[in-house]
Amino acid sequence: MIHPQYYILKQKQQALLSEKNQKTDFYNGIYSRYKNPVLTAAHIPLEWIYDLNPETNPFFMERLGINAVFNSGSIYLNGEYHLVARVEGVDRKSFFAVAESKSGVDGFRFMDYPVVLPDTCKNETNVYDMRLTYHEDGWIYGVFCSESKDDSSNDLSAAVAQAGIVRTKDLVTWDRLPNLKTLRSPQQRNVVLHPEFVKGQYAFYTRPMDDFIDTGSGGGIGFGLTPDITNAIIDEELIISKRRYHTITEAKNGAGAVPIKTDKGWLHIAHGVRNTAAGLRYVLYAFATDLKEPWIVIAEPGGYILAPRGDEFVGDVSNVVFSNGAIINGSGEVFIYYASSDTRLHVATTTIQQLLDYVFNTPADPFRSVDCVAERRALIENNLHLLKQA
Ligand code: M1P
Repeated sequence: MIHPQYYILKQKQQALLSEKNQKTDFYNGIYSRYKNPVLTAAHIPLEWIYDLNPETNPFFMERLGINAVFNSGSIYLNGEYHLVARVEGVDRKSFFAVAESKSGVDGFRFMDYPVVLPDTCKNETNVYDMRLTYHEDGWIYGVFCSESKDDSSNDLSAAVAQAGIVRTKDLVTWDRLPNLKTLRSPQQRNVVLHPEFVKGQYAFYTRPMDDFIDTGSGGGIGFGLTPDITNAIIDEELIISKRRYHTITEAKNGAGAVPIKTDKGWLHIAHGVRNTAAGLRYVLYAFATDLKEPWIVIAEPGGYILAPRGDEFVGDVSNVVFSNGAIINGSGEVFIYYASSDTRLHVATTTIQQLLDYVFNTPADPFRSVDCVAERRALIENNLHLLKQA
């Protein structure tokens, strides 16, 4: 016998899962935003939360509650949009779960079970933020943050972040490889595997850090090569997208989605963090790197491409947008999956052409107010001239 409350909640959840998503009236010419998040805690199957047996759960209480569903890796596979979401229990531990949709903007449903990662790191306490790379070697790799307690410190919250690596062919069975070793950086988070070999080696975007939260001397998004993914060791990390004073990346930055290959270069969507009186503010920014030498930035617009708006401002960690996945479908449409305030997952849709226009034709950051005013005055002057002629 199944508790009757299950059927009531199930019906409510079916209505949520079947709801069609709609574009909002937000406009910036770069991408569209959507009314509903694509994944939330309310999308988690009830069987993952409740004991359905009325004898052992007479009040139909949550037994294993879910706190949030957010930062998702993404991949287009067999004609469907797949997300590997960060699911966080009420106990603060995260795990990965795969959700699939035919449209990419609504109808995401989780597979029956969450992902089982081989338990090869006995000190690992938490895992999160998987980036999915369809590599030219034929494997789908998942690179994620593997977090362990820092036993060398007296501070109870001190932790060590490393890049864990798994690979799969079907998003169901996952092999675990040894964690990435970066010889010159004690900690790593936001590590992304490049989809192609570079100089015959596996190429990673890294984020060198001295500490778990503060990047310290880590100057930005790094790039490093390793010949062997089954024992990935990176010696030199070249900083390719630097943190800069009084910009959106002043406090830290990190690679986000796996770079998108275009005729004009690799498109990157990353996050930048600055400090404010109200705490850290996370926004997304974009840049392009050279096709053959993906460690060379060839265009980087000033400022952010996407920042929190409306309800997105509030959550477990407010004033945050974060992306670790984007999908390009067969029609050149781009689906940028981004989480808001470490609580829920949204999508923004655009096209390769729009992103290229944005990245190559948006002015770079002039770094000084006086130059920003000059830049804006030139735009206004041109426009007033055009308007007079119209
Ligand atoms: O809380 C905001 C984000 O913080 C971390 O990102 P970063 O390492 O750049 O500070 C990550 O833990 C991420 O999961 C989280 O969304």
